[in-house]
Amino acid sequence: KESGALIEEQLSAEKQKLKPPPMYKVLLNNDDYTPMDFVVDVLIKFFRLDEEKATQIMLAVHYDGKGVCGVFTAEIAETKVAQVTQYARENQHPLLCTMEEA
Ligand code: TYC
Repeated sequence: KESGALIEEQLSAEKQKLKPPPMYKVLLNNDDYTPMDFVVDVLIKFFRLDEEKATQIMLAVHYDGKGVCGVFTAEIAETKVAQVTQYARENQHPLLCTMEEA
């Protein structure tokens, strides 16, 4: 490979190392069926929130339609969405958990 191309490659690899990774918000969406207590449990279990913070977020979602549970790198955000969705379905609740770039 030409030396100019190697330098370009090295520079862009260095830039990647310095750049913070893209971050993703994990959101809960309101619905009419999932019990409030179940949503609070989800927030405690999967987002390591205390009961007070979990209740605040649950109520914000209930009144505003959506709310942020946390902000994570892509892989961690995807895992949270999958875990919450699986746990909700296992318990026959329609709870919708999504992610979007922060
Ligand atoms: N709206 C639901 C109820 O009144 C509670 C709820 C809150 C559901 C947050 C989903 O993401 C949610 N039981």
